[in-house]
Amino acid sequence: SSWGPSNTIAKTPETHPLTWRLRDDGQPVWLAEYESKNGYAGLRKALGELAPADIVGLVKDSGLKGRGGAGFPTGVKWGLMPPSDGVTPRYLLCNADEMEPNTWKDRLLMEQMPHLLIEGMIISARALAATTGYIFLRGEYVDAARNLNRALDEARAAGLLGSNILGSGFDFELYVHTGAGRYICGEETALINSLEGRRANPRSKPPFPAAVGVWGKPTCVNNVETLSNVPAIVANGIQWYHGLARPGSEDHGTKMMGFSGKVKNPGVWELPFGVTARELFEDYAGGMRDGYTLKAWQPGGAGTGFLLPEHLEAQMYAGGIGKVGTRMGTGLAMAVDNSISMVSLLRNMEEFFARESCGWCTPCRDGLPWSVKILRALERGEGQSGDVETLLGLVGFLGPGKTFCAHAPGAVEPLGSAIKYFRDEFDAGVAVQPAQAATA
Ligand code: L3W
Repeated sequence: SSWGPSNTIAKTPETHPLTWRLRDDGQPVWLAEYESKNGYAGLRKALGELAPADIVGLVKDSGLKGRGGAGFPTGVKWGLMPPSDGVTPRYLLCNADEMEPNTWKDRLLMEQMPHLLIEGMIISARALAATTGYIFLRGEYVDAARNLNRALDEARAAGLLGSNILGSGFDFELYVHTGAGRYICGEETALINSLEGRRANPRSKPPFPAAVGVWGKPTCVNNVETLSNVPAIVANGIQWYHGLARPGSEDHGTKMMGFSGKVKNPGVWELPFGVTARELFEDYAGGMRDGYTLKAWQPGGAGTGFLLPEHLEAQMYAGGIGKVGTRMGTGLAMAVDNSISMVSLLRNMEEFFARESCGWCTPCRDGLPWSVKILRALERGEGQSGDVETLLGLVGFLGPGKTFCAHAPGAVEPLGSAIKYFRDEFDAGVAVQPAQAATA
């Protein structure tokens, strides 16, 4: 039976800015139906009633934070774009290179609600005075590419995209650009290099893309889910948006959250901020399948730290999961059940991260394969004494601030937390040295 990603977003009873228009049959919502459900109302308001600075102000006041995994405040990022001189091209890029293991929220949003992202990008482009947009899409997402391109055709034909949008005088062109399936292309500056036709190595920051982005021009890069929040914020206003999260929540709005692994009901749901991981795990994912118990979980992708069942009480927030020091990441959690060896799991993950390293900086290029070599030996029970300490050393040497981009820090976060909570499993992979044979 299947225990992988579900292929539709499950509808939930609460009010949801991203998913309330979803069809029961899981088919895409095309233009006529989208417009019949208040679609492009946000764009009409943005073009008819609001100045670009008003839209930036709304997004700032909304408290919207980046939904790709880092949680950087969107309004702050937008505020870093230099003023437009009316001549220099400016770019809005949607980071749709979703390749985080266990994460499939952006794919479903794009497949089923392509106009929501497109509307979000047109409004955002208006706010940022961007002239051209690209949806940088993971190459394997062929259904999303097809649906987005069909929706772009519909939008162009309806005067919602192109020159003089809805008679407002605002011009914006938007294209789908498919990548070739490299995880590092989701790092925003590697994405920019890839879009330019270069090798997808991250660039050093600063300068941030707002100052020097695609072809050296001012560029804003936002995630699919982030941009998909913009239409509802503009159409319905701040007060409405702030009413979505649970009372007392430290983040505003909703988040696509999910659970995979051997849970009864793996899936992805749009949930208000303030829900606990336990609600997500038990009420939505149905808890573990019969015969399995929860051993550990990751809140949002392979690059986030492992937590224990006792941490399920924590609320899922962009700034972190409760007070336990783990980032929420993408918000699509994964259950590790009692049948899984942490050493084998980490060996598998680090093989992925080592393979996806761009190889530009030494700690990442050489450190990740080293961790794989050790983890493979521990998995075979052929580890040497000191191996676990070496792994912990790598966790330090590859951590935040030691490498060119966030790839290696993301790769060692699960490793460090797995050793912290399950050290005995790693120690057990160290071969017992045979007693030295006595020599005559
Ligand atoms: C201007 C500053 N801008 C930060 C901007 C920055 C970027 C955003 C976040 O990694 C994480 C990574 C993965 N002035 C700024 C500034 N910014 N300081 O804010 O930046 P940052 O550096 O915090 O993170 P990042 O490099 O964007 C993202 C983790 O997400 N992750 C992976 C997700 C993968 C997917 C996917 O496949 N779709 O989502 C999951 O946790 O490990 O740590 O725009 O420019 N002073």
